[in-house]
Amino acid sequence: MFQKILIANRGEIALRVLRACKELGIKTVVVHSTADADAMHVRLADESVCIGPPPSRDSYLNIHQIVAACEITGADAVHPGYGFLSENAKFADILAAHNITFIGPSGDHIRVMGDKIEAKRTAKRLGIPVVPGSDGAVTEEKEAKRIAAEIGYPVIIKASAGGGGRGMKVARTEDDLEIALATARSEAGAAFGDDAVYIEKYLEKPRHIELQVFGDGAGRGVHFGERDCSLQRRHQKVWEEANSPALNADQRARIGDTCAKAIAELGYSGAGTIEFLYENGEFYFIEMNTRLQVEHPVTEAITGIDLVHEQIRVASGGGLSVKQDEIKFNGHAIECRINAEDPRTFTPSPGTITHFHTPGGLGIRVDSGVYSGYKIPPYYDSLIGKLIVHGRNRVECMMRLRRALDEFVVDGIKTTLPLFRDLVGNHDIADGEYDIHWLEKYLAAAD
Ligand code: MV4
Repeated sequence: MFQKILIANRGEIALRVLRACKELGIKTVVVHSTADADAMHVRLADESVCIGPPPSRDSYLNIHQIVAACEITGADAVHPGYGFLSENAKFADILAAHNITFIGPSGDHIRVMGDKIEAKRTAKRLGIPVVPGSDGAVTEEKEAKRIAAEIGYPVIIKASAGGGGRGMKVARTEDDLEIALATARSEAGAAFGDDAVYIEKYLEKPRHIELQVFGDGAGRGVHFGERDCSLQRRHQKVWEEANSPALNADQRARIGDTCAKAIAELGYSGAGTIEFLYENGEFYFIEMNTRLQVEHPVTEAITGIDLVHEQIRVASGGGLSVKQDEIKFNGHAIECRINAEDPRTFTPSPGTITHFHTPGGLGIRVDSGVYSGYKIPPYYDSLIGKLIVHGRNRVECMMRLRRALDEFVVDGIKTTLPLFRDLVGNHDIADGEYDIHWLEKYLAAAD
């Protein structure tokens, strides 16, 4: 087991990882920018190293500073959290070259999944159902038209170096295709320095359902069920739940089995998320994320398993603590992302939190790095906390969520809490009847 882990992140996830390290008796080092000197995780860590000024590229993305901090403090592993360097293959490779363990998959697995064409090809080879479309990159208009005619309109053109919704163009007819292809390619070239694009059938009203998977790096793979993350705005998830209201136990077991087998065959190590679009009872792979995700606590709530403990165990060579048949799904969980933003326009609202009071009681978890008197710096994303509620079933979970939202107090800044107080009383949400476009339509109608 590791003696000392360096946490290369900030905010609620830095604290989340720090808590797991403490429970496992592992010493902690945090690196932080000058803007985060007063952060909770900096206070709670055994050691801290200031690695640079506020802009991320000069601090949280500065690989050499982070490696230097490992060497100075004698950290034997790095947990990257999410965002920042968590899916940077070069970072994983550099740490390996310094005999420091990257708590995550190999650089090669990160690289494959970072290239969306390669990821899709890999998924298909492993028996995961994918969205119908081109087999690889498309450059010629003639070829694009042939593929689109074959799969049928509408189609979507995506950047291979994109992901998370960046660099996509929809073509509804053959007349749209020429412009869509040209603009997708030039935008991808400008944004990512790679103009490779691919074509897929455009699904009109899917849900976003993702499978939490884990590999032990020694050929075993398991799944921890799915999360429904359809409630998004501009590709930012707002509300996530486990299980998906759209699936039954049989569908869950089937897609889970497919994903677990794929992860085993891939020889994958650590936590991963396989993202699907789900429409008319069918799953369509779109991407795989090779990191722990913001919404992992809903999976922890329904399985009772600490996923950061599992990441650390696997990275240290100790393997997973559970076999597939020991992973039981219990009740329902919902996560609300509390952002320092206007609840309608989502304009960031940094500043001083004058009063911070969190809800409690059975089935309530709040993951946050802030406190009363804390000043939110303006340099980073606006997530200040997550409210995770668990109940024996979805109805109990929703009742408990409504109560927890009533107790939550964040004064001094704007937050997304009022949005959640609206959503929890909405009929479509109560019925679990929503797709990936529901939230944007709801917000547009409220204008
Ligand atoms: C799609 C799609 C429809 N059809 N692909 C957006 C994020 C990126 N991960 C993939 N995305 C989409 N891919 C096909 N073939 C619709 C989206 C999409 C979306 C997906 C998940 C959650 C929210 C979304 C919002 C708009 C579009």
